[in-house]
Amino acid sequence: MESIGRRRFVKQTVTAAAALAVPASAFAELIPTALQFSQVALPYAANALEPNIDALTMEIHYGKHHAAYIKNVNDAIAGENITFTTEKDFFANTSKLSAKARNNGGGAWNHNFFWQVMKPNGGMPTGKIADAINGAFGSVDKFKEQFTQSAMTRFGSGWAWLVKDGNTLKVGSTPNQDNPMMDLSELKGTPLLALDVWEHAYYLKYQNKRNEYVANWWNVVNWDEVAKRLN
Ligand code: MN3
Repeated sequence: MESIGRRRFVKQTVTAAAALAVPASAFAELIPTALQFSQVALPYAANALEPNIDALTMEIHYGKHHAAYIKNVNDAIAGENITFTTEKDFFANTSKLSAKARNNGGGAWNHNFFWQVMKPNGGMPTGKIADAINGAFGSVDKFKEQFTQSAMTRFGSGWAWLVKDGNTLKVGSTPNQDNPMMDLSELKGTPLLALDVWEHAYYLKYQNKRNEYVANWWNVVNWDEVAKRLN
C-alpha cells in the first residue's frame, strides 16, 4: 500500500511540475495532427477461430500482413505529407493519394474491421440486423448466397462486403485493398461486414478452395458487431 501511495505522490508531483514548466510542445496540441493508423488488438486468441480459420494463418495474417499495412500507411502519411486528420477524410480523398497510401491505408483499415466482425461460435443474425437482411435480400440464406457469390467472383485479391447505402443494404466486392468508403470505389456505403478473399487469408488451410473457406467463415461471423454498425 505504501509503495502505491508513494507512486501516486511522485506522479502528481511530476504532473504539477510539468504544468508549471509549460513546455513549447504544449501548444502543438492546438495544431491538428495528421492521421495515424494503429492496429487493433486481436479480440480473441489466434487459435480461437479454429477449425474455420487456422492459428498459423491468423498469426501470419495479423502479425505480418496487417502489421506491414499499418507501418507502410503511416510511412506514406509522414513521407508524403498527407494531412487528413480522420479516416473518413482519408478514404473520401483516396483518388488523390499515392498507390502506397491507398493500398496500405485500405489494408490497415480493412483488417482492423475484419478482426472485429469475427468471433468463435458466431451463430446466426438475430433482431434488427436479421430484419434488415430479410428486408433487403428476402432471407438470410439468400443474403449468404449473394455475399458468397461476390466473394467467389472477385477475381484475384480483394474483399466481399455487406454495406449500408442510405436506407438499403447491398453486397458487392472491391479489388486489392480498396473499400466502400473510398471515393474511387464502385461499391459505396458504410461497411457492416467484410470478408478477406486474398489467398493469404486462406491458402495454408484451404489452398485453392476459396469456396470452402467462405462456407466455413460463416461460422465465425460476429453478428453483434455487424448489428452495432447498422445504427
Ligand atoms: Mn488480408
